[in-house]
Amino acid sequence: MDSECGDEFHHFATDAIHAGYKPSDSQSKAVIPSICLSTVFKLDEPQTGTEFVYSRTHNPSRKILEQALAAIEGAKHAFCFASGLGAATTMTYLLQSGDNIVCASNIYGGTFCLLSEMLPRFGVQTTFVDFTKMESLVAALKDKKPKMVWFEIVTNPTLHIIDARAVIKSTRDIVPEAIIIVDNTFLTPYYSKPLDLGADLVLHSLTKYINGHSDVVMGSLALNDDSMAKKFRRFQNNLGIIPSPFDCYQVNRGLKTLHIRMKQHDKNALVVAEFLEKHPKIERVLYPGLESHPQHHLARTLMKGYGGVISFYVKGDYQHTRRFLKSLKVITLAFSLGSFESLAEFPATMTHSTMSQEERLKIDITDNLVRLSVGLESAEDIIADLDEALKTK
Ligand code: P1T
Repeated sequence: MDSECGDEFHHFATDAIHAGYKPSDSQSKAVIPSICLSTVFKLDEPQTGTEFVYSRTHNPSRKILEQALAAIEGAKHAFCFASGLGAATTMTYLLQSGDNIVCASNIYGGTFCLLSEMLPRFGVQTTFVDFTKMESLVAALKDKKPKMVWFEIVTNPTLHIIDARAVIKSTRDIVPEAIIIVDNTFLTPYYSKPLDLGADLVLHSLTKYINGHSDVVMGSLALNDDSMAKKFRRFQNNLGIIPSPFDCYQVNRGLKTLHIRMKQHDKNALVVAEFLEKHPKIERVLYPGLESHPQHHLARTLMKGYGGVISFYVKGDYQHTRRFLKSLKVITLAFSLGSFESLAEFPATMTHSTMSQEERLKIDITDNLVRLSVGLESAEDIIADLDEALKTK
């Protein structure tokens, strides 16, 4: 591969562990990279042009992480930002007033809010379409001629599967110049590499699986296009939505075990999903790894694994669901997902509360929908906790 830094070792685990840093390149030969806290770097001449001049522009700790991320994504370039939404915001600076975005209606609530509330004031409009209905997507592409097409392969929170190959093909046929963005937060590059499917940009909330320890908020973009990459390096400098060197160190440390964690998340999630599916107090379980998931076969052809997030509908109303959530003991009621500890959240009043009730109901976010990020505890204990809490509802 003609790559600046991606795919160094051709095996995910080796890239995750070694890409981005070689002990022999450090003056001390430290096996673990040190954190570079300096905000400024000595210049030989009174001008810019060297790699490191000022830490907002670039920083050695950020460079190590960005190279590791590019390698595990199989990308030529990766860039880090202060949050997943910070990465998304930065991406929108590729647009101009009058441009259109076509985005999947089934999407993380914060992305929905950014596109529907924040961007229109700059003259950028977003049309939200059900990407599982190809005829609706094709009609929107023809009508809006979007500059960007934006979706998650596994959607947050109802775990629909978007047929990335079909979406990318239709977009290339109808609007070849459109920038195709895949938010790959739920799957991580361990289970899916959207650039290989033909996407232009991969977005991650590194806050989730890639860091994996609920102690950093950060986002990234990965891409192959050199001229777009130059723009993102300038955007990091000129918009200033950058992460701290300490946070970069933490995420780099987290991603060393991503492959091991993802396998275990996937394993635990399947056992928990099978338990919930048989439970008399559960109406319906959504997990792409279950045979009962309407798009299970599509998921099998698109992804190498299903991830650790399960959504389910509790039998009953809001009060039943609230009592259930408040009774959990091993599982914590909290936002976010993708960490070693199990987290449960209530999309209607938490992650997707900025949507109107009408918008939520259109994508099946009802008052009995629970999203569970299955952690790395013993699956037996997670199941026992769910079973006990379901008794109290
Ligand atoms: O939280 P932040 O790092 O800014 O990432 C935003 C984001 C982007 N994309 C997806 C698919 C996400 O799930 C998120 C953040 N999601 C949550 C906080 C959540 O609980 O779903």
